Amino acid sequence: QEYTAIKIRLLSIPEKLAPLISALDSSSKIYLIAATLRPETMYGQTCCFVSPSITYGLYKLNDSEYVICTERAAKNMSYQDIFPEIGNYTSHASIPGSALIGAKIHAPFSVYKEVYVLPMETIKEGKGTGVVTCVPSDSPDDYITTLDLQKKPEYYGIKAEWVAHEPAPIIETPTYGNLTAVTLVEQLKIQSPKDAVLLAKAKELAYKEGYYQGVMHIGKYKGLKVEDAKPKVRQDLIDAGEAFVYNEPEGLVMSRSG
Ligand code: ZZB
Repeated sequence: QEYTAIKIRLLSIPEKLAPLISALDSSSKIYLIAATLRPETMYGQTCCFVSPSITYGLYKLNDSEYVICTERAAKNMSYQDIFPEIGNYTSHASIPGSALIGAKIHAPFSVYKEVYVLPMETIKEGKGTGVVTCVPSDSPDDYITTLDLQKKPEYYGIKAEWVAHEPAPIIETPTYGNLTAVTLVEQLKIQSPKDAVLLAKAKELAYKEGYYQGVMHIGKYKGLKVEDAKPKVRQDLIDAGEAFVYNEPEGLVMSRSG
């Protein structure tokens, strides 16, 4: 699986995080790395999700930058010429997802200039980087998780203002309008982030409609088909230094045995 790894910079350091990273030079930039298959939707990021039950690592990207992701993803990155030294994925800190919640962050290309790190309990540790950037306009999982967080902020230990951004229209589609995920969650009557079967169905429908029928509604490629805009937005993110290519090797192993 070839992902686009989005560099989401921490603009504030939550209280619980500070002591864990005290060894770093204070001028270092720290990024959460979110793996996405939909770089063309980055305009619609409203927050970034981490799992409260995953422990992340902190890895050196270069002399001034560090990244946060799962150890598994860091190991893969270390063999993809992303880190300074091949095969070296020494972690500089052990960071429980819960210590990241509430950090103010910069989500590249988003229409929202200030967004926050929030919890998502359904993140899988063995996929991507364990960090998921939230695009509620086009990802049903992100939309239903956002609704859930908005319903019970106290339960999740978050401030309501961290989860206040509305889904922004990014892609126009003939079947679901310009808020594909919102329409699908309503049509399929999805009630909770735990409705896994319905969410998988919604995700598949959203992927297909977005990719084959979608037209960009915003940004430099407004009016272009998603199919054509996707690689261009991706390249723009990479050229801006806000993303890099990250490959997940598991698929290779499976296709070799199959
Ligand atoms: C932004 C985005 C915008 C995403 C969208 C999807 C959509 P897949 O298809 O199953 O391979 N993701 C990445 N890592 C994880 C994880 N560890 N646990 C749970 N979810 C994860 O899934 C790839 C997508 O799932 C990624 O692309 C990421 O969310 C999320 F409009 O990034 B995506 C219809 C989907 N739309």
